[in-house]
Amino acid sequence: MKKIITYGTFDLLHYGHVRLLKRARELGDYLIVGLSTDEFNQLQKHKESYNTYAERKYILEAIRYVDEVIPEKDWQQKTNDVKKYGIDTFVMGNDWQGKFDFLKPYCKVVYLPRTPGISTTKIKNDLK
Ligand code: C2G
Repeated sequence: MKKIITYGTFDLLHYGHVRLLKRARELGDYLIVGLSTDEFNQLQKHKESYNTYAERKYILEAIRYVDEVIPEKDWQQKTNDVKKYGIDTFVMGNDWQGKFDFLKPYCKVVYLPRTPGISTTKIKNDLK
C-alpha cells in the first residue's frame, strides 16, 4: 500500500484545499493528513483558524480523499511521522517549494501547484 502524507490548517476549507487532497491521494492508496492543532497554529504558525481542531478534523474526515487525520503539533514531527507511518510520498502545495527537501532521504517529496484564485484570505476579504 502506497502511503501519502500532507500537512496543513485547512481552514476555512475551500476547493483549493480539496484539489490538493485529491491530487495527493491520487499519488498512492492511502492519504494521511497532519492537521495543525489550534496551539500549533496560534503559537508557531501565528495564524488563527475559524474552526477548532476538532471541527476541522471532522470536516477533513468527511472528504473521500482523506483516509486518516493526525495532529500536527510542531515543525519537527515530519521526519518521525514519515518513519512511523511508513510514508512513501510527502506532498505539499508549491508555496512550500523546497522547504521540506530534508525529507528526501526518507520518502519522495512532491510539491503540487497551488490552485490559483482561492485562499482563506480572499474569502474573508470578499465577504467583508
Ligand atoms: N493550497 C492549494 N491551493 C490553494 C490554497 C492552499 O493547493 N489555493 C494547499 C497548500 O499549498 C497546502 C494545503 O493546501 O499544501 C493546505 O493549505 P493551508 O491549510 O494553508 O496549509 P499551511 O497553513 O500552509 O500549513 O507543516 C506544513 C504546514 O502545516 C502547512
